[in-house]
Amino acid sequence: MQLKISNIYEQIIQAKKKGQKLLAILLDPDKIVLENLEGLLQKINQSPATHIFVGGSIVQTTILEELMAKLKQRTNLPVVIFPGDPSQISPQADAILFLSLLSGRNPDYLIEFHVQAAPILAQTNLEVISTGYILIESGNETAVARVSKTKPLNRENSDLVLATAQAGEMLGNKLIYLEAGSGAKNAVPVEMIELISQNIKIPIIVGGGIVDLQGIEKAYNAGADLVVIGTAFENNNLFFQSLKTNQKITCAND
Ligand code: 1GP
Repeated sequence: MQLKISNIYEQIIQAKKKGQKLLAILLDPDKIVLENLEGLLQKINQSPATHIFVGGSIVQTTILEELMAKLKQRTNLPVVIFPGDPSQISPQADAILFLSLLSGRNPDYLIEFHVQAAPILAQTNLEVISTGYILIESGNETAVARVSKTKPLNRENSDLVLATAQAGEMLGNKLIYLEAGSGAKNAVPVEMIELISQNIKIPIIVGGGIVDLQGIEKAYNAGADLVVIGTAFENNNLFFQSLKTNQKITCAND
């Protein structure tokens, strides 16, 4: 199934209703070498990914717009900004996850950046998808915690994570993103994904520290609607090809 780009959130809802699982490749613009982009795009197009997420806790590169243009020209996948701050907004993308870092108590990530971003977004056609972003402790300090100066939630305290996700849903967020952090030592516990998915209605994104097919399938089986893969693909562009063909990932474009 090829996702139509016109209403990305509606597509996520439809996929959830049908039990089709989604997969996003996360590209950190700072780690992209434009000269190598052609090969990378081929790998993305051959992968089972249904979405491309673009962003990072801090992005310093000046190639963001060029990267976005290439992604739009050379792939058919929806390009979704996954921003660390308002400087990462690009009008060329299809949508933006409008993230509220609900696990933290830093007002910049709860409202200040949103106030800065709103007038910029109002000038674009980007689909704005409000997303409750919950950082879960994962065994090592991650860039999100360092840059946002917030503490992740204790991975043993599922009740607090659930209350945070429920509050996020009640606040009107359209998605909940359970994040262990890029390059996390330990991914979000499956029991936690199960608990949250059984107690909220909106779709759940899970990412951070998922490095193999087993991790992807475990997250899906626990109730994740969309899994994000960043580091594993960054480290090995053959990541998706290297997954055993007899254990094909079952997701929306299969
Ligand atoms: C990070 O959830 C994403 O924000 C992906 O994490 O880089 O560990 O795959 P990884």
